[in-house]
Amino acid sequence: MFDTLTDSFKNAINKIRFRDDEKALKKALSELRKSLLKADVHHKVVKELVTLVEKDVKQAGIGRDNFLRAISQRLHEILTAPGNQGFVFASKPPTVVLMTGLQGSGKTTTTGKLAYMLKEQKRKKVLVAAADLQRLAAVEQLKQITSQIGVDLVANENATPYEIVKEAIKKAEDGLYDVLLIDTAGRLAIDEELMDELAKIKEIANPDEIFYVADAMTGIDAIRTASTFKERVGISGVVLSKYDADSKGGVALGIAKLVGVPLRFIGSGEKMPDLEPFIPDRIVNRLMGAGDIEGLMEKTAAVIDEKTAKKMSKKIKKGQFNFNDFLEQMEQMKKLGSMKSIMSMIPGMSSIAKQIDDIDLENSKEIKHIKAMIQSMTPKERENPDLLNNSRKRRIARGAGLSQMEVNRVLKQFKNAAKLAKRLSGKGGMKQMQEIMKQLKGGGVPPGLFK
Ligand SMILES: Nc1nc2c(ncn2[C@@H]2O[C@H](COP(=O)(O)OP(=O)(O)OP(=O)(O)O)[C@@H](O)[C@H]2O)c(=O)[nH]1
Ligand SMILES: [Mg+2]
Repeated sequence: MFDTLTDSFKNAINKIRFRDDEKALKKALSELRKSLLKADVHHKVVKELVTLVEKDVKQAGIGRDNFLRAISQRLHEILTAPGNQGFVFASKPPTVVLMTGLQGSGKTTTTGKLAYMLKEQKRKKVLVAAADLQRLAAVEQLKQITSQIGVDLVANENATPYEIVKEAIKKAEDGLYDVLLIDTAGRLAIDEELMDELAKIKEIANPDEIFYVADAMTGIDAIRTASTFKERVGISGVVLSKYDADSKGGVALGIAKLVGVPLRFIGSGEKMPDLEPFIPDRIVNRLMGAGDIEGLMEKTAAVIDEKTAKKMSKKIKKGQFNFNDFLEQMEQMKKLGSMKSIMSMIPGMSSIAKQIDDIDLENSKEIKHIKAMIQSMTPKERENPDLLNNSRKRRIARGAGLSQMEVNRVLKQFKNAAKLAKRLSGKGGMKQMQEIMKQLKGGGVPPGLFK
């Protein structure tokens, strides 16, 4: 997700050796400046970062470790603005969040993603209010999203936004909801009438947070519009949507510093799990190519419960992993979001993550074939893949609309995967991973990562 930015830092750091002279530092800093500007980082932020890093390194002594440390520390400062990080719950529920922004910026999608994250990862009771009564299909869109993720909605096409908000607040309080998310209509800061409407909604809702959803593809403009909204209604956080569509990504580094409000979340795709909290500590690690173990743990712990995981690993060790387990695992994986973003959270994997094509767990041809095959199996066959002799395979091929060769190929892949999983789950398989995690727990970036 942060490929371009990570490369910028990596290239600069690689210009410096263990010990070095001023000439090398100059080269490294100029490389850093050039590549950050190219990645669309605001020039003021680039200037500040480069100046401070230069000062720090000269003071501490020119060398690779000091250079790395200076970048991480200063970057951390630049990414931190006064205010909350991630999602913060009010001391007294419901936590009320008002979603604002320009037309088409991603407010409604982000509302759904936040609701999904709070429900699935934090196990919270979430209510959504459809207070966009400007765009015709807005209420219908939110109905679809909330029913897809199983979250309650307050909506009424014939009411005013104020009535909706009042009703939602009452329902959230009476129904003991943990969080109320209010989706509003898109508007321009120069549209006096609609901005007044927003101010009035704010007065009625008395929200704990006002999020401004900015489209990452608008680049530096996102910073300007966020600042205008901050002046007009006051915002407590920015969400950068469509970050996946912005190959440069530099705008994320400028928001905290230039808007003066923390960047809270990043939208990384169109699907509901595609939302990542923007926590400076973790982001700095990711930007330095060191992954985000904490974030990864949070994601997986929420989706994969410990009991099932243990049961599954026992089965894998015994070589009993069957087709039902496979389907169950696939369903769980889908909740984790895109494979690319998961990969980029694993230390040392970010450069590999960008080389692979993302795997679409719902639509890939391969997975559709496997699913069709499993659906053509009897319950006994699903439990015990060894039962599949030639006549059974022929029947399954017919049922799934595949050739027998294709069925054989998939079965072989499945067997190999089960074997590999068994081997990895044995002694030594995870050792290397644990070593890396130990280093990371010690804090900071393991210097070896950039060799
Ligand atoms: N690729 C990608 N697309 C996104 C993301 N967030 C939103 N979108 C898409 O952007 C389009 C607009 O999103 P909406 O959530 O409807 O935007 P909105 O701000 O509610 O729009 P209005 O209510 O009309 O003002 C939709 O097609 C979304 O699927 C994201 O993080 N990545
Ligand atoms: Mg909308």
